[in-house]
Amino acid sequence: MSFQVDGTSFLDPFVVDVDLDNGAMPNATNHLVRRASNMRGYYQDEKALEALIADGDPLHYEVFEVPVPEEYGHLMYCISKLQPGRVGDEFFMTKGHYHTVLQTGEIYLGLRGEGYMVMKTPDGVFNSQPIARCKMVYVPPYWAHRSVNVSDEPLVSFCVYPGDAGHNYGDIVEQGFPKGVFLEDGKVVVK
Ligand code: S6P
Ligand code: ZN
Repeated sequence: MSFQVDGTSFLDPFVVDVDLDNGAMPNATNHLVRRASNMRGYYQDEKALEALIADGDPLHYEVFEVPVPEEYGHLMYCISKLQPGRVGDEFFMTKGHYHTVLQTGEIYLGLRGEGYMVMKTPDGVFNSQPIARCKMVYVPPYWAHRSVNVSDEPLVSFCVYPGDAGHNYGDIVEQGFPKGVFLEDGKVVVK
């Protein structure tokens, strides 16, 4: 059967395997891989990032998806796996984005590792919430979001968000976030 009502496609139900321990979807058809070299311009210490790139360009994070139509009514979901590490004193993080449809939110359920979801509004209000196993972060509409790993194991989370949300990376490339997450005197500091 194939039809749409108001632009929302009919789909048959399906099931997806999720590897909670390793942080993967074994049958993912979208597997996004970001290495250190994909993160130029995001960290405060550019020299430290270049040193990391020269030293094997390590894996930074992966996103696994079995995509659904990017349409109103559908729910996109993913497993995100962010490696542990630092660029200088700044903990590994994802690029971060607004949703193109700004008035769409997102849920992140922590599965493994510990870190923060750092968030900002278009007018520069900042917020950060801890993410860890048994914690679910609600990212409301309008908030740009980026995850940061402060643990020594991968930060694995499950996310779900409206299918038509889209991703706006450009505004974060231009604006950055008001605060980052750093190791300072042996402590994790959001500053
Ligand atoms: C999508 C959702 C995640 C991120 C993923 C990678 O709305 O927030 O799938 O895309 O965690 O982060 P980023 O910042 O590179 O998109
Ligand atoms: Zn998002």
